Amino acid sequence: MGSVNSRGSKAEAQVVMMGLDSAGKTTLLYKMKGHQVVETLPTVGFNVEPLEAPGHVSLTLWDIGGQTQLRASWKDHLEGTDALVYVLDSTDEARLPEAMAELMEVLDSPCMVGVPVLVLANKQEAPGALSLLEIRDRLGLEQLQDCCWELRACSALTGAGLPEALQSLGKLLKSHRSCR
Ligand code: G3D
Repeated sequence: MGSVNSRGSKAEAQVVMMGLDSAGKTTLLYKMKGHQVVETLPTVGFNVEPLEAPGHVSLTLWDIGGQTQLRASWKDHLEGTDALVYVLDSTDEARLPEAMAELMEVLDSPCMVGVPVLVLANKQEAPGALSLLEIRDRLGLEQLQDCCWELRACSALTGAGLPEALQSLGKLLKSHRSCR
């Protein structure tokens, strides 16, 4: 994967999206692309799509399969990544500790030094979804203090929060670029 390049006023970035299986990554990817109805199958390997984020940032978004047997290969996708989008299922309280442990594993990679992270608390419209505050408390995200991160709520199903998430991503990428 490449890194952020400036071509005139246009920036290009490689963004990797990860999270446990069923967090909603594939649904998010295609909703962000503007698809109305999304039917997904478990991702074997990855899906990849170009996207535009606010601030003239062109993204190549990699949606990496999150099933247990695929997680060992997550680190193979990190080289040259400019940002990580980490997707959580806000209705899956039982697996939040596992989700956080996997995130910490990813952040341990030397490729992730200084790479900004956008954590998306997905499925917010679902009954019983944990609020952003509850998720923040349970995750102990202050462990991420060494890297630049943001936590945002969204629903890939309704699209709520996705413009704001893309905005945050654009902002994180810009701050990352200015640090390079
Ligand atoms: P993944 O790519 O992270 O493995 P998917 O996850 O995108 O395949 O989604 C897994 C399931 O979660 C799908 O349901 C999908 O419709 C659902 N989902 C994704 N995002 C949301 C959301 O924001 N809200 C709700 N309520 N559901 C969501 P199925 O039933 O096909 O398994």
